[in-house]
Amino acid sequence: MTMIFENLPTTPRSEELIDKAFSRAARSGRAKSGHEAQTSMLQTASNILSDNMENVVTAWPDFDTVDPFYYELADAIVDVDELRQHLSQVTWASRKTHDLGREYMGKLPRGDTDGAIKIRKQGFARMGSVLNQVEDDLAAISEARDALKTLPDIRPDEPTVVVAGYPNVGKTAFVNELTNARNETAAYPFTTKGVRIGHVERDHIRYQLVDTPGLLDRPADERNEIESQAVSALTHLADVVLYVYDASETCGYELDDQRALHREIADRFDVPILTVCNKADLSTGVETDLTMAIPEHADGDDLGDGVEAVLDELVDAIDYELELPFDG
Ligand SMILES: Nc1nc2c(ncn2[C@@H]2O[C@H](COP(=O)(O)OP(=O)(O)OP(=O)(O)O)[C@@H](O)[C@H]2O)c(=O)[nH]1
Ligand SMILES: [Mg+2]
Repeated sequence: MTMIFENLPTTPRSEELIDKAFSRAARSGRAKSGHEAQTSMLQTASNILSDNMENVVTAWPDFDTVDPFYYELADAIVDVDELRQHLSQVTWASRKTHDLGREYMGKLPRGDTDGAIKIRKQGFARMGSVLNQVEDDLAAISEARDALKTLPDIRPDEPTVVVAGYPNVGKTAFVNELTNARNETAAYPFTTKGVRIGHVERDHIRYQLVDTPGLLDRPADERNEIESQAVSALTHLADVVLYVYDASETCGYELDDQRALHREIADRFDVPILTVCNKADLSTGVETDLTMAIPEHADGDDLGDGVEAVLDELVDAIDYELELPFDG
């Protein structure tokens, strides 16, 4: 499964569609004459308009069956109810241009070329006015498409660790260490910092590590609405949360504050939370499930349980939670 909004095609503007439809229609009429030429023009124009608008709509996933993670993300950015209304307007316009084509073809007089041209022009004018009516809808769909395409390629169907904690505690260092530096950083519309997604494989199962800078490190009442929704989306996604402490407080946050954020995340997420004290080379003075130090900072024996051991615990917690087959 790929990110569901990844392959949305560009959405044409009303004017582009009209230009395309009428110029193709002119071309198709050129080789013919009289009644036949005008019929061909009406048919070509209405088919192009109707088909292109239908394609705009069918490119979108059915929001009733979209994974809740993506639904919430999409809704935070574009307001899904409004988007659906725009899409249904375009569906209407697609049918209407189709019907207008048939209606005006039926009205074309025989043996009266000037009369036929006049009727065909009336048909074109009606189609043009339908396209004007959905100009704003097409523009809004186009904007939504551009915004949603920037969503990170997070896969709701993969077992997922959400890495949380105050800034500078070493969340990114942990994700990088495990996923070698080829991590995919994607623009994330909710923070200025971007989200980092790493993948690790254990026993042929791919696990997803989501680093969440600037999203989970502030109290809920300081988040704006969009960020809150993004956090809520993350709660759908996480199978386990890794909460990272920095007992050395070199991150710049006191342990009491770190504990308070831990409690808040525990309240918010309905999944197991594993705690780790990072920077074990500097201090381990906090009660956590595990301790670790990122190898580049640790000389010799100060590694605590180590990064790999933390991953093992996370994988066990997820496997237990999701009832994945244990090895051995
Ligand atoms: N001494 C020591 N320093 C560490 C360790 N892990 C990370 N650091 C350092 O701590 C600083 C912050 O690490 P990051 O991984 O960027 O922290 P972060 O939690 O991702 O921070 P934000 O992205 O701002 O939320 C960096 O300078 C790291 O080199 C560790 O185990 N020991
Ligand atoms: Mg970071």
